[in-house]
Amino acid sequence: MSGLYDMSKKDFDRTFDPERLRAYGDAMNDGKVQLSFTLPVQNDEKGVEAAKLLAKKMGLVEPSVVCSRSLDGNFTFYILYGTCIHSVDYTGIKVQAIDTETMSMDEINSFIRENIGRKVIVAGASTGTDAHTVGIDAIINRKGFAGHYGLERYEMIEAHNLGAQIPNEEFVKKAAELKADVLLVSQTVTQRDIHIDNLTELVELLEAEGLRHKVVLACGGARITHELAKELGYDAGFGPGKYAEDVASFAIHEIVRRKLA
Ligand code: B12
Repeated sequence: MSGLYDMSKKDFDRTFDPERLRAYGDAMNDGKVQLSFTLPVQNDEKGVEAAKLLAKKMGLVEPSVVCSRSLDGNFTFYILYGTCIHSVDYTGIKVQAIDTETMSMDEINSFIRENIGRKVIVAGASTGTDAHTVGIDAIINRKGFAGHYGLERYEMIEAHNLGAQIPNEEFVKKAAELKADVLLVSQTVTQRDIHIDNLTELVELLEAEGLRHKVVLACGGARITHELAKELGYDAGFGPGKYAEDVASFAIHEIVRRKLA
C-alpha cells in the first residue's frame, strides 16, 4: 500500500496498525509527541500548571513541561512532551494532490521545446498587503532555493518576478501586458484569513477580465495546500518543500492539456 510501512521488510513491527495510527516516539504506538505554544502569562509555577492543563485537554496524558521561557514580562513560551491518546485511520485518508511527475530543469526545457514550441511566460508576485518575498523569490529568482534553480534560469521560460505587496489589479494588468501563460501568487500571511480574501479577489478579477481560462493560475506559501487552492478556484497550490521544477512541471503539462499555447 503506497505511503505505508514496507511490510515485506524483515524488521517490520507487527504491532503497527494503519487503522489506528499513533505518533511514534521511541517505540511503535507509544503516542509520544512534542508540543510548543505561548501563553499570555508570567513564567512561574502557575503558568507551568496552565500549560500542562491545556496539553491534557488536547489529549496528552502525563504531559511534562521541559522548557518554559519568558518572552517578556507577560508572555511565556512552553515546550511539553507527553503521550497523545488519539489515533487516526490512515487507510481511510483521501487527499487532493498534484499528480504531475516533477521533471528536471533540462527535461522541462525539452518538453517546452517539443510540445509548446516557444518560451512559456510566467508572472509571479506576493500580492495584496503581503510583504514576504522569500517564497516567490525561491521559485522565480535565478539562484533559486535550497539547491533548486529558480525559473529565471530555465532557458525556455521567461519569468517575471513582480515583487511583493502588488495589488491584485496591478498584477492582472501586468500579467495581461506580458501575455503571461502562468500566474504565480505567493501568500505568507494568513492571519484573519487575509490570504483567502486576497486569493479570491484575484480569481474574481481574472474572471471579470475574461482571463481566468486563458492562464494557469497557481498559488503557494507556507500554509497553502493544493486542496485549499482548488477550493479557491486555482489550478494548483504549493507549500513548503516545493520548488521551481515542481511548479514548472505542473504548469507546462496544464498548458498542453488545456491547449493554452
Ligand atoms: C522573513 C519573515 C518576515 C520578513 C519578510 C522579509 C521578506 N523580504 O520576505 C519581514 C520582517 C518583513 C516580515 C514581516 C511580517 N511578518 Co513575517 N516572517 C518571516 C519568517 C521569519 C520567514 C518567512 C520566509 O521567508 N520563509 C522562507 C520561504 C522560502 O518559505 P515559504 O514562504 O514557505 O516558501 C516556500 C513554499 O511555501 C513555496 N512557496 C511560497 N510561495 C510560493 C508561491 C508559489 C506560486 C509557489 C509555486 C510556491 C511557493 O515555495 C517556497 C520554497 O519551498 C516567517 C516565520 C518562519 N520561520 O516561517 C515569519 C512569518 C511568516 N511572519 C509573520 C508575520 C505575522 C509577519 C508580520 C505581520 C509581522 C508584523 N506584525 O508586522 C509582518 C507582515 C508584513 C506584511 N505586510 O506582509 C507570521 C505569519 C503568521 C500567519 N500565519 O499569518 C510568521 C509565520 C511568523 C510567526 N510565527 O508569527 N516577516
